This record gives sequence, structure tokens and C-alpha cells, in this order.
Amino acid sequence: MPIALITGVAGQDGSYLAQLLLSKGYEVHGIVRRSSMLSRGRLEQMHDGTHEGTLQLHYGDLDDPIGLVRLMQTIAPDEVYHLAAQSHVQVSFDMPDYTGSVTGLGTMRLLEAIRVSGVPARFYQASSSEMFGASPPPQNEDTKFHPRSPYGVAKVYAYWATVNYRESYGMFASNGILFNHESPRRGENFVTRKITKGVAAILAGQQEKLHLGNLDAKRDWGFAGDYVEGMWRMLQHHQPDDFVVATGEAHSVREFCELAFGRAGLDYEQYVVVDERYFRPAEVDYLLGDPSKATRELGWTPATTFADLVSMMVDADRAVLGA
Ligand code: NAP
Ligand code: F7E
Repeated sequence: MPIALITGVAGQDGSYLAQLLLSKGYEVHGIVRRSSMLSRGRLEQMHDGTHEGTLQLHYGDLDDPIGLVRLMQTIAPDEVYHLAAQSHVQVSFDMPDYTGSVTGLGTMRLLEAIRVSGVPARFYQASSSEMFGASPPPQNEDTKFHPRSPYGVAKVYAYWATVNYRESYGMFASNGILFNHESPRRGENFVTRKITKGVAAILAGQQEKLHLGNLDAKRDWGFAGDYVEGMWRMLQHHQPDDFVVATGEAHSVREFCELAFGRAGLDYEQYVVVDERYFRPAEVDYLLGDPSKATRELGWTPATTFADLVSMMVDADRAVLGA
């Protein structure tokens, strides 16, 4: 039975990936922080009787390098999926130093923990389309990086650390350059979930308006459940490499609002208020991924359409509030 270790297992992607690996018969280990308690709700959703095996949780932090070495020695994983990060772009402007330490250096610490422990694990790095930032669309594996936030800068560092350990030590280390992916388990302060939760709260009479920032930004939004399959495929590939995972379709925040409110029979223009508090010091205007390499070499394609994703998220938030 292969052994997998997931950092950030309590996050959106971690919960879907753990679910996928358990269904494939893996022994799955996850790293959580003591404060992860609140977000373990996502993991509860896995105990629905459809998954074989159990998820074993371990305390750890990307800020604790010795602890990471100890975990590597104890678990001796075959595959490490590194998903933990300070992952919010706007927050990274407020906490640039912290974001650099966790999201950037934290990746180097984990790579070094694998190397010094001598465990021959395959390594997946959760790289991001935010590394492309201001580079015009469509973006693929050859597009120049031009990050527009401390988060994007930290992810560029982590990307190159991954390539460097591959080249220096022959490690099987791959970057998945994932474009935005969402789900009913998405953190509540990312724009898609903020909108779908807002729609449900308005319907339930708990909220009158929804305050948002830049409605004109365009993103290539896919479903997280589809994207974790791409992560797994990268580590089963015959060689380590870097891959874009995206849908190849972009929509604006405004279009997301239109569809989400429309799903509930509402007109977004009646409820959405543009609020400068949510504008960023530098914006990423247009991300549109070209996933043709992942399709060609990994046989990966997204299964969920944009309209289905929006409906899934609105319906889930309405169900929570009974609205
Ligand atoms: P998420 O929901 O924010 O999950 C991130 C996880 O990292 C959380 O479980 C968090 O733990 C953990 N974490 C944060 N700081 C940590 C630390 N110092 N030590 C250990 N764990 C720590 O993110 P996601 O959406 O699942 O994304 C997964 C990864 O993919 C992230 O690296 C993100 O940057 C990257 N990514 C995401 C997208 C996307 O659209 N979702 C696109 C491209 C790349 P707590 O629960 O304790 O807070
Ligand atoms: O913003 C605009 C905002 O925070 C999307 C992370 O998973 O994907 C994510 O980063 C767009 C931006 O995601 C609000 O200005 C408008 O243009 O949902 P977001 P993000 O910044 O694209 C990448 C690929 C990652 O790697 C990251 O980890 O929406 N926007 N109004 C707003 N955004 C937020 N959060 N809140 C608003 O009120």
C-alpha cells in the first residue's frame, strides 16, 4: 500500500486529495496545526463510509524544520503533496514577511527535510497561476513569471526551490501550476465562496448587500475535485516535470456574480456594492490557462463546467442556511 503525506490537509485541496488517495487504497497521513481544529470540518466530510482506510493526522508546522525532518523519518512517505501555505493574496499584502516565510521558505524547509531524512519520496509543489501575474494570457509552462503580490513572489521562490532540488539532487519533484479552483469547501474569504455564501445569506434574510472589490478581474476557475486528480497524475508520471492545470476558459468576477445570483433568481446589480476596501495594491487582471501539456502528457482534462461549478457552490451554501 503506497504511503502519502499531505501538508495542508485541512485546507480545501487537502481534503479532496485525501479523499482521492484513500479511495485509491493509499495509507494517507496529513499535517495539521493545533489551530487547524476550526477547519477540520472539511475532513469530517470524508467520513461518509465510502472511503477505505483512515487518515492519520500529525501535528506539524512549516515553521518547524526539525519537526518536519522527524515526520519524514517517522512516516517515510512514498509521495509528499505539499499544499500548506498562507494562500490568500490580499492577506499577503498585510503579512508579507509571514507569507514569505511560510509559503516560500516553508517549501525549502520541507524539501530539505526530505533530503536530509534520506526518504526517496516523490514531491508535489502547489505552484500557482499567481506567479504569472501581469504576463498576458493565455499562460502556459513557458510564460514569464511576473508576480504581483508577496504571495506570488513567495510562490515563485518555492517553484524554483522545487526545480533546484530536482536538478541538484535528482529528486522526483514536480510543480503543478494550478489556476484558481473552487468548491463548496473553498475558504470563505476567496471571492467565489464570498459570493455564493452572500447569495445564500441574502436569501435567508441575514444580509442585505454584498460588498466586493474589483469586478472586472478575470480568472480561469475550475473545480478543486477535478484538480487534485491532476496532482496525483503528476506524481505517477514517468519523470518529474512542471504542468499547468486549468480549464482554458476565463470569466470575470462580474460574470460569476451574474450566474450565482441568477441561480437563486436574483439580479446581482441590486445587491452587489463595489467597495474600495477590497481593491489590492496591485491587481492580476487576466488569468487564462493553457492546460494542453497536462492533457497531452498526463491525460488530464477538467470534468466540471463553469456553470456547474457556480450552481454547485450556490446550492451547497443555500442548503447550509436552508435558504
Ligand atoms: P487553503 O484552503 O488555504 O489551505 C492551506 C492549508 O495550509 C491550510 O490547511 C492551513 O492550515 C495550512 N497551513 C498554513 N500555514 C501553515 C503552516 N505554517 N504550517 C502548516 N500548515 C499550514 O488552500 P487551498 O485552496 O487548499 O490551496 C492548496 C495549495 O494550493 C496552497 O499552497 C495554495 O497556495 C495553492 N494554490 C491554490 C489555488 C486555488 O485556487 N485554490 C491555486 C493555485 C495554488 P490551517 O487549517 O491550520 O490554517
Ligand atoms: O480573488 C477579486 C480579486 O481572492 C480573485 C488563491 O487561491 O487563486 C487564489 O487567488 C479575484 C481578484 O483569488 C473581492 O481582486 C473582487 O482579482 O478569490 P480571490 P486570487 O487572488 O485569484 C490563486 C490561483 C492562488 O494561488 C491563491 O492561493 O477577485 N475580488 N472582490 C475579490 N477577491 C476577494 N478575495 N474578495 C473580494 O471581496
